[in-house]
Amino acid sequence: MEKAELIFIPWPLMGHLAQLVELAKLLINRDKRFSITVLISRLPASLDPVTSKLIDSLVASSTTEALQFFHLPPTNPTPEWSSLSRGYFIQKQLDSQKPHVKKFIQQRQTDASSSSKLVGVVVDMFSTSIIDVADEFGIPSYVFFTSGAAFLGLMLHFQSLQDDHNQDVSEFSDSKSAMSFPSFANPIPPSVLPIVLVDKPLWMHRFLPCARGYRKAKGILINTFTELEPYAVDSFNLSESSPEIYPVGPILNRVQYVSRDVQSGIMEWLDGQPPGSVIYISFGSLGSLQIDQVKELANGLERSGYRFLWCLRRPPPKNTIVDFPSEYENYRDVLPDGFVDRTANVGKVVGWVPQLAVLSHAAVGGFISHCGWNSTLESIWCGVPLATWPLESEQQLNAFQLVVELELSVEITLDYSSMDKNQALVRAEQIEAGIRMVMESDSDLRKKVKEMSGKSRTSMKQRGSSYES
Ligand code: BUP
Repeated sequence: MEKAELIFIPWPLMGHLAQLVELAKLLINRDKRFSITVLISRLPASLDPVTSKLIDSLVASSTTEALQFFHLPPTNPTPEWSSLSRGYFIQKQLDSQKPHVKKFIQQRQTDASSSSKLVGVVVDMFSTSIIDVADEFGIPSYVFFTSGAAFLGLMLHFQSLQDDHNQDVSEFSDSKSAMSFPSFANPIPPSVLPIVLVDKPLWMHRFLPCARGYRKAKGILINTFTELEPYAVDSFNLSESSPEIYPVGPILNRVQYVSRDVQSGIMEWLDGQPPGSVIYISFGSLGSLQIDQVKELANGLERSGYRFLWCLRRPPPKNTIVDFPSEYENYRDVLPDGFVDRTANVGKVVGWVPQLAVLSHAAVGGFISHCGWNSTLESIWCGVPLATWPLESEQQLNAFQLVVELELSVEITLDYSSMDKNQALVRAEQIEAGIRMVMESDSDLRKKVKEMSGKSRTSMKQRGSSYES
């Protein structure tokens, strides 16, 4: 049997890499003819220890011939890289590794002893610069889009305005009123338009080139399911100029890389809590709050009286360019005086957690979240309603979608990312109100989320919408 080989090119961050590897596993399990090699462009562990551990764990746990990992040779950043922010840094690194990707493809194509034929390249939504390399060899590329269909629609719409109509899309940020876009049923207020679309340099140099890549690809696999975003999915089907799209999700991060001790400490604590009683709080792999905001959140939690599991992480030092949050040595240093002791019987403050296991635990009844797309999908999968608190990139758009379009979440804030963090705080009263709303035990919201959870699971089963895609 001749094998059909695919090359996968992830974006080397937590919210992208694990999901792309899960997609690879799904494909090789579905059709024995597939073999997949994941080419890894890795950031130094000193910059991003969490993703580094994830990669080690992925490589160690892969025992099948059909799924292989290949580490692209590390690059030596030149001094000019030291002024680059996270996204630009990774982009530079990946671009500098293009010759190695080319060599890898060349070797695969000329290896007469191989029983497999290279049939395609699958690139992450940000690794689209590799499409040009695949094109040189006449190999088709597919994109794996790790956010929602509605955001993809917006990116493609903005790309078309820019390239086909020569419109400066950064003007949208000056708009005073809400605006309509094809992939959203409701008009979008300017404050929730993602900065990645309306900040001119960011759009022109990083996100517009990605969107152009989507047009070059043979198809786009989206980590969503049709039942979650019917309006957005239809908007592609209705447009003649739309690329081929395949909603294939939810594809979740299932790799375990938290130490056994940490895992059991958290899970045993959850085992001791009544069903649906705990609010889980996390701002994602890249998110963190400044100290004043941490105190306000602590006060909101105490005022609500609810049990909580709080994933609290330290912001990167100011003026760090390639910025990742880290673990606190002592939470008491940042929490209000006496908070840890007063809440000892009802709450637990932790660092990195096994999130999917936490959200799957019966004790967890709600989730204060930054609305990263992965966390969004994981909470829907587990039937846990969200209270929205977006921080960056497209998160405020996801929050808007969850609250207004889908009515699957309550709002703590929708546009924190556009607030001035030095002056504006989300106040304890607002946080308390959000917690109360999301934790209400037999609300319509809870029923709706449970229903969507069922649909998400059905979509991945045989004859389900994502299974078929
Ligand atoms: Br924090 C945290 N444990 O403690 P995002 C995250 N995760 O397992 P987004 C943990 O990291 P981007 C923790 O389950 C998810 O699969 C979480 O989470 C896991 O993704 C993954 O940050 C990434 O919610 O990614 O925001 O979609 O920030 O890259 O856009």
